[in-house]
Amino acid sequence: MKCRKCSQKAVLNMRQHKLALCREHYLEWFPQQAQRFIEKYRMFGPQDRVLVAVSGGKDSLALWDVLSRLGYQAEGLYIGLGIDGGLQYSSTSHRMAAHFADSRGLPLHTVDVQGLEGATIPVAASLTHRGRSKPCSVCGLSKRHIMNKAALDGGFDVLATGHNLDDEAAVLFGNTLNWSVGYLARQGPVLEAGDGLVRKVKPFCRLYERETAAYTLLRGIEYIYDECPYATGATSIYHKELLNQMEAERPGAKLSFYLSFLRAKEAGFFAAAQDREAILLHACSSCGQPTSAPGQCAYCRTWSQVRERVDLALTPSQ
Ligand code: Q46
Ligand code: ZN
Ligand code: ZN
Repeated sequence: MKCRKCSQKAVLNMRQHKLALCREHYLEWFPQQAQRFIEKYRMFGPQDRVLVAVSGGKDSLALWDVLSRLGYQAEGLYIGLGIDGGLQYSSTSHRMAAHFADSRGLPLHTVDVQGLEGATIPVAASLTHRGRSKPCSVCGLSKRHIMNKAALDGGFDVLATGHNLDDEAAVLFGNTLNWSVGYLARQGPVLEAGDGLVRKVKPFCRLYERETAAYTLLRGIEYIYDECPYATGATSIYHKELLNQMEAERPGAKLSFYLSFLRAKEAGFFAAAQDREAILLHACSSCGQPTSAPGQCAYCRTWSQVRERVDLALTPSQ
């Protein structure tokens, strides 16, 4: 297979785009695509300060690399979840994020959940009804809260995450199977800012996981290969496998699924749900971040419960 642009040997054949490229042209093409989507969905401009949520994995580091190469003011945010055990997932992913930042002289902000709230994510999950079997619910709500707060406190204009097309299509598939209209109304390349909420963007939302993986590899970016140990058996992975089967038979199926959804959204399919969501939101009585729950937000409620239980466990019995 030859490169479409120079006839050298191609390193990647993208059947969905009917495009094969050599190393040099692929490393040119990939950031151009990201730039195209940043402009198309009006994500941010060169004057904006962008906070990139980095997990130490390939997508978020590739995103940080691309934004820096494109000349954006991009700083990183790493959240230490305290998920260690045999794989040393958190320590390894932190090392990867820190190494990336140091080697390029880029600023990395780090928030350690245990330092902030007094317990790691697995411990917090084991102490609440939210995480008896898996800590993902506590983890997800904590990451969302911390990312939003870090972006607002740091005066950033936008928070960028490395979600790729495979992630977005899998979430869309799950939400469609359940007709979760509220989630569908919020899904998209950009989630606009609101009272107490920073603007969120996904510059890789139209790039396949295979494409970000190839970019990371060709750029020589070191990243953590292992998934979080709690990701095993997740429904989203099952949905990704189903979509991969469709993609194998019909190249471009994932992209067309996602783009058709965006067109439907633009045509107003979810407008009523979007309005309903906005009406339900009010400021949390403790932290001020928007929530639809009465009184405190889920983050504040969960962590105050965790703190109480940690204190109880530390109090010597009479
Ligand atoms: S939610 Fe669950 Fe992830 Fe948190 S505990 Fe691991 S798998 S990291 S995206
Ligand atoms: Zn070429
Ligand atoms: Zn709160």
